[in-house]
Amino acid sequence: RFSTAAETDELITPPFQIRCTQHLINGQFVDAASGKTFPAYDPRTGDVIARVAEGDHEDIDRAVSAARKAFDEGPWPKMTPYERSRMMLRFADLVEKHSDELAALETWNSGKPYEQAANVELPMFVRLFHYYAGWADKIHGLTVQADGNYHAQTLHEPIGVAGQIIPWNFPLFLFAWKVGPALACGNTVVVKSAEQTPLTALLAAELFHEAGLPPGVLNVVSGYGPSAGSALASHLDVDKIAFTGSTGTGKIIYELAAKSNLKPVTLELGGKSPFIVCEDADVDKAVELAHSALFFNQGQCCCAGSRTYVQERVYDEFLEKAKAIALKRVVGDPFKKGVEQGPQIDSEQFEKILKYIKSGIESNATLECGGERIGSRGFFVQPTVFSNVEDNMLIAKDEIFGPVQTILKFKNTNEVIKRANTTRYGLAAGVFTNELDTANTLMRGLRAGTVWINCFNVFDAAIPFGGYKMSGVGREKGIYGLQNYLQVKAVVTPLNNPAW
Ligand code: TXE
Repeated sequence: RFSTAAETDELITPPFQIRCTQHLINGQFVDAASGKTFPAYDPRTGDVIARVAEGDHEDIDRAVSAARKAFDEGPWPKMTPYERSRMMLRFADLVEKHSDELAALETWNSGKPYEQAANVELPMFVRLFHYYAGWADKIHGLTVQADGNYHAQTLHEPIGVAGQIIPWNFPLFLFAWKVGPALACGNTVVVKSAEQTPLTALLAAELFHEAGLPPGVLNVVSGYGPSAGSALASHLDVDKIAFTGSTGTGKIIYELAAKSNLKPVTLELGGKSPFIVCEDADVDKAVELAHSALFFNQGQCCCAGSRTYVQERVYDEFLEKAKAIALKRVVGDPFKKGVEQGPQIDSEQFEKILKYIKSGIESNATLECGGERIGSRGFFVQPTVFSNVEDNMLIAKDEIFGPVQTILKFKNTNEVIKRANTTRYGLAAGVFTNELDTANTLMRGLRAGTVWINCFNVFDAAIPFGGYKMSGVGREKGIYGLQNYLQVKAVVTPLNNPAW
């Protein structure tokens, strides 16, 4: 029997209302040029909670020209870096002040547990802006020792207008990953939020203007991918595009960028990350972390540890404990205290997950628990565990993006490295062992942008994140995240007095 929220009947009811539904262009809330709106839903019920301006190429045009003007004419790129930094810090303070409201809106529109949004994601959002505000006045080039009688130096300049396309699994958090470094470097920005979760980006952008951000520096357009998103990716006046989402859409964006003006592209895409538990590991800790590595955020994480490889000697013990902990997971209304898992984002994702569960059963993996929807309203899925999974099954190859743990058995380190790397993805990996040599061998052998050893899902603002292979292009966060938003200009002058 699954734990349900009925056991934790206390409802968290922070103050919230939906006040921003129009596009935010040039510092003003405006309707879509077409006058169209689209629905935003509550995934607990599938009910419409707001109608939001639906952007298309005309709205993107308006937003890009506002961003262009704000970049070309200033004041943002021409302000002192210290002033930019202070503006970002003022914004972070306002976010802290409004964090209940932002977290509530995030939960209402995305279904993630309120306690997760309020206690984990909002503080990380603020931390990210603090981190990048700290960089704003520390960005500088080099003096270069050149052959011959020349003085050479590099200037690190903002790239211009940045287009940023954000998905629905971490609407605020990924807004911070993209907007933080872009603004710290002096760029102006047009954000296209995900059609499933348009609300918090608008509220955050409103708070940025309350903090004093000049008009046109940060614009937010809501709307669908093939219309608003592709208009942004192919816009000739956009100097850089950053995207987080599916690998399929990432390919489209790469192509649109290449076919328009060859704007540089950063992509953070899908994954099928291995979580490797060696026989010498602390099994209880590994079970707990493997569980959260997969089930966190309803399994809707690009880096979810979605292939749990367990060494044969500890496989049975691990499996029994993994099943027990999945059965205890508290699923229910994400506004209720103690709830660990809310609904999936929408009917499309919900159906996709149920289809993969069916495919797992049909391919003869063992369904240890779960496998069905919960209730008849909203998009709740039982925490599901499959054992006896083989590498060639669809559930071990494709990104399910839901609460479905797949457990596979392995014999030795070299074998598991080879199997873990047999994927088109390479976003992250988890390694559980107390042997330093084993950890080092796995860490070096795994082809992934992040390897967490005896931990998982550690998202520090300073640690870079991104994918190998078809999990992406480039890195976000940390010092690496700044490079996406800077141009390097080499400046050379002759030295007339070579003695000096
Ligand atoms: O993603 P899309 P979807 C994976 C996950 C999920 C699958 C599909 O496996 O099940 O992708 O989800 C915008 N031009 N991830 O369909 O399409 C869209 O409006 C420009 C992994 O939601 O990639 C939204 O803002 N933009 C992931 C954003 O792209 C376009 C997070 C993401 O949507 C576009 C989400 C187009 N032609 C899903 N089409 C991660 N890496 O964390 C769509 N968009």
